[in-house]
Amino acid sequence: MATMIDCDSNHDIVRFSTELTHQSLSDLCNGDILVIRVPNYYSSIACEKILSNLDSEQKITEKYDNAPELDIYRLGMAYFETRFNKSLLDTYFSSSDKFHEAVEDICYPHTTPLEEFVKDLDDLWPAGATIQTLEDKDMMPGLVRVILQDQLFPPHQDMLTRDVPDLPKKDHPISQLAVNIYLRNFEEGGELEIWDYAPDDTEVKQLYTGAHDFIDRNKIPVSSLTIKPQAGELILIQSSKLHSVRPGTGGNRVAFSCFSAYRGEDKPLTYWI
Ligand SMILES: O=C(O)CCC(=O)C(=O)O
Ligand SMILES: [Fe+2]
Repeated sequence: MATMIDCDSNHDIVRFSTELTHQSLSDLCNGDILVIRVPNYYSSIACEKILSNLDSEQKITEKYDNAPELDIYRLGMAYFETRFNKSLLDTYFSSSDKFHEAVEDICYPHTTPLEEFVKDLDDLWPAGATIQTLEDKDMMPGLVRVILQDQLFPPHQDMLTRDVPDLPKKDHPISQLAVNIYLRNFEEGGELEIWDYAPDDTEVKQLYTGAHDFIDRNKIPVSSLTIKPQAGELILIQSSKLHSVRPGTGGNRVAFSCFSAYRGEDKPLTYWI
């Protein structure tokens, strides 16, 4: 059963920081901590500006191609949408420019949250940060995700090795991070829920609900931690650990999101969605 744990009692596994650092990234990648939280990472003035542009251009976000039954919209596209529909691969690999333009438009005159994040990664990681490629093609750099009220985003894992089953062994991440920079959360709810548990390919088969790669929370053998992301906050978790977004009311929940792969201290971090 999920248990609500006060974050203050979890300072060992939830690392609060005023800025992203090499040490906290290393600790997260190595599994020594579960979460990095950087409140006020992105300016609240810029958050408001982007939100008002998004609100006035609601049509620029669309539902996930493979999950139209969920009240979750995105600007951009995630690779996993192509998993069972290979005809979307061309669209996926040719949408980066359009995505960049749309994001720059809604963020103008501010630097986009993803750009700030990638610059930070590149500056603080000794081998830098670079876009993830697949068969020499750049992947999409990230997306903007909008969750409408009352919509649960059920427990799941995000793993490049599952989305790309034939990924060469040398390209397997040692760990994969989910990165979110939040622009707005619901008044009530909208917590990010995380379990310190990453079922492997065999274990996970017993946990699936049957819808997408979602997991039955009643079958998860450990308790969860919930944290409520705030506007402007950057949060990183290991995306192979089970995680979910609790439903909420009062507004909608908007975040810029991408993944990052760690392949060792001497290798560049890569990012994509
Ligand atoms: O919106 C969130 O808090 C997390 C969403 C998620 O599942 C992810 O970024 O992988
Ligand atoms: Fe996720």
